[in-house]
Amino acid sequence: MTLPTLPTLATIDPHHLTLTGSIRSERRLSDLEGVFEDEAARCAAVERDDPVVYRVFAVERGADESGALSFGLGVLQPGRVGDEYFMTKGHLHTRREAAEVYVGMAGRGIMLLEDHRDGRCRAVAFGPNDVVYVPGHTAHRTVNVGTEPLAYLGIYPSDAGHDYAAIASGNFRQRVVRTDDAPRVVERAARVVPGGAS
Ligand code: S6P
Ligand code: ZN
Repeated sequence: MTLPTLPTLATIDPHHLTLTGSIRSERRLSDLEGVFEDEAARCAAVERDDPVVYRVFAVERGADESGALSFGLGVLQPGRVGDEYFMTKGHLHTRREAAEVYVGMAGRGIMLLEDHRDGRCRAVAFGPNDVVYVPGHTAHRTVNVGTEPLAYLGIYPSDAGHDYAAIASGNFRQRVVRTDDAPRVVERAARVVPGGAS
């Protein structure tokens, strides 16, 4: 039997927004092509200083460890591209039925949830001490609608897997824009396919 190599206890530093024992990854604006509606504004910001949009501090067990859970602290910076707030790339789980629980730690966010089977969309506002249940078969994306970093812990089955390709080809139907200083959830305009149906 293989002994677990990961510690039983991990601790979130609420001031620095880090997680002990985790592996850090980050996405800059240059990693987020096709995510924001205003591609010209994204490219201009990439040219300027290509900011880090979010970091994930992950503690992941092997996908082959039956029944295991993994978790990650997501830290999404405040900011905008055009009228859209900074957001994560968004994904479906490769094992579609895998659900996830998010626990808000800091900041103000909106989670966009979209069931890939029937297209049903929900936008859930969340913040510190809120728990969001992301059911299986549901694409999820986090949006920072505040002025401070948005931090949350996501807990998911270790064999869930992350599928970004499905989102990259169609994007989420809803997006969150700033109107009159407040976040508003709007439907994405229908895409016009050259020479084809919209
Ligand atoms: C993992 C969980 C989060 C995201 C994080 C970054 O299942 O949902 O830790 O990885 O919010 O988002 P994304 O879409 O780049 O993985
Ligand atoms: Zn997930």
